Amino acid sequence: MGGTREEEVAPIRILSQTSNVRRALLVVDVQNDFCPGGALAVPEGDLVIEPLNRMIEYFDRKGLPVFFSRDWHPEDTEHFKTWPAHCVQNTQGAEFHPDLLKPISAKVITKGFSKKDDGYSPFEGVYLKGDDWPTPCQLLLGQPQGTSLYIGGLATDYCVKAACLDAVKFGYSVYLLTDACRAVNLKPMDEAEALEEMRRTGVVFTTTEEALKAAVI
Ligand code: VGL
Repeated sequence: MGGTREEEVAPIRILSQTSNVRRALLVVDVQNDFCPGGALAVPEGDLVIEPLNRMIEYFDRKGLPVFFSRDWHPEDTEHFKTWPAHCVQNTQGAEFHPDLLKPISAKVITKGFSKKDDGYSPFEGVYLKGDDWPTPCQLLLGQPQGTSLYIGGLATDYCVKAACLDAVKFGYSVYLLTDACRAVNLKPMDEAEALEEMRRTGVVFTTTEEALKAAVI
């Protein structure tokens, strides 16, 4: 009897595996220093948290991979010639915002941690696990072909843009969560120009609401 059940179930399993697009979520730099009150505050930076939490909760519940990137700079990095000091290693400003959901399964990608490293793109980052040799984040993120990578966070015109452009370059299908990112806008057109560059490169714009609605089907 058991054998018969196996035979009946097997084709369904194969079908769902082949038709399933892999999905992953990348939350970029939702750290205290990029939120209001922080050293390099992005206007309305904290407003990305609520929509991102909905995505994080969904991905975690479904057992889908969630990645958090973080800026993690040494005090004397050359990056601070361009920007005010921010996200210094082991400081409160470098912590993820306290309201951000942090599932245990989420993997943290650390970037910008050497003196010469700007670390805009999470794809230049590494996965630090105990004393293990750091894993390049590309390996951590897995096979790009056939994977839809949803991206949101801070800031649209720097790290989010760098993440999206690199993700397209590596072959992911990239979905920018437009309601879940905010720009620094040093110049007023920076956000619009960043969005245009992403769109031209092949990034698809969506919202958390759209993404979650589509995901249910
Ligand atoms: C960022 C400016 C400087 C970012 C990082 O996370 O977008 N922006 N460093």
